[in-house]
Amino acid sequence: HCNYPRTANVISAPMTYGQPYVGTDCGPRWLKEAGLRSMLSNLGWRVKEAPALDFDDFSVHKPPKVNNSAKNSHIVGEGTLKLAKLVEETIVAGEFPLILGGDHSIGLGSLAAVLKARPDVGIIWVDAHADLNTPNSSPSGNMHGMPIGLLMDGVLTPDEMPPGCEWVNDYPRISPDSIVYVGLRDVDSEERKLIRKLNIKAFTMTDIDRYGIGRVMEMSLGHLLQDNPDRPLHLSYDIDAVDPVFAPATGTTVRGGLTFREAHYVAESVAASGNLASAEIVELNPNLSDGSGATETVDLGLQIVTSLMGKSII
Ligand code: Z70
Ligand code: MN
Ligand code: MN
Ligand code: MN
Repeated sequence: HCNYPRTANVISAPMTYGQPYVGTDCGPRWLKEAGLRSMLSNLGWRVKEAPALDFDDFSVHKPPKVNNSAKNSHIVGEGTLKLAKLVEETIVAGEFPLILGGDHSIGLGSLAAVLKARPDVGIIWVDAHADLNTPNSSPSGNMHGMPIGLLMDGVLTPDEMPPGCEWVNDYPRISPDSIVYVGLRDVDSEERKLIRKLNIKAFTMTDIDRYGIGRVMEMSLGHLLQDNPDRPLHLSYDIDAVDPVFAPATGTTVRGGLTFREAHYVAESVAASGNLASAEIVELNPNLSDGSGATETVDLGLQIVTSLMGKSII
């Protein structure tokens, strides 16, 4: 059964301003060159491709005065608003938004859009990191560590929204019980406090060790779908959730991540739920590894997308 649309709109979001490295903008191009379109066609999707978003084409280019607490917030804010509008249009058109990052600050735009277009959406955040920082709590000022922090209900007051991101105040918040983390292993102290205080469902690598990935995904999907089995789901997949042995080409590698099969299983189990309604894959940076590491990472990224778009082994 499939209760999701069968036209995929591939949205390229080559954002780099949420973190310090160039090369994150190459993710969408590499995934496409690795065969994304034919893979999707082979799985039975009709494929549309939106022109890549241009995050350097700004009507107003306002560099922040002294802003190390949310670096490049005008550019991230203006860029993610463009993404949010495109994702909303895609959903309204009845299409499946498949978003290719870009760094994870694009989550600000994609999440805002899915929350607006589908108020009952459940979110699965697959990541080594919680991305729950705020400008005040962030140890780095990098906005790829903040998309959930800026959108989580009860965390930020409207006047604390970083300059350029004020548009986010007109979008719905994430309710803490509407998101599940999978794969966490590098969480900052303020993020840890928030996860506990807000009682956010979080499956760390320790939980995966303890229960196995099968049980963890069962519990994750169970948590989101318990009250509404038809609830639409958004999957945000940061490639750094995967162990750097298999995905070395990303900005922030953290050892002890998902194995090759666990990385697939996460996507396969979400696809098998039949509830997946939008997805993004982020933080591939082919520059940050040697040639074979880059190819391996991009190939794995494409295989993960293949699984989540519905490939089953038999
Ligand atoms: C850290 C911060 C982060 C990705 C690193 C790291 C966040 N918590 N996210 N790499 N993808 O700076 O906020
Ligand atoms: Mn992330
Ligand atoms: Mn991460
Ligand atoms: Mn860290």
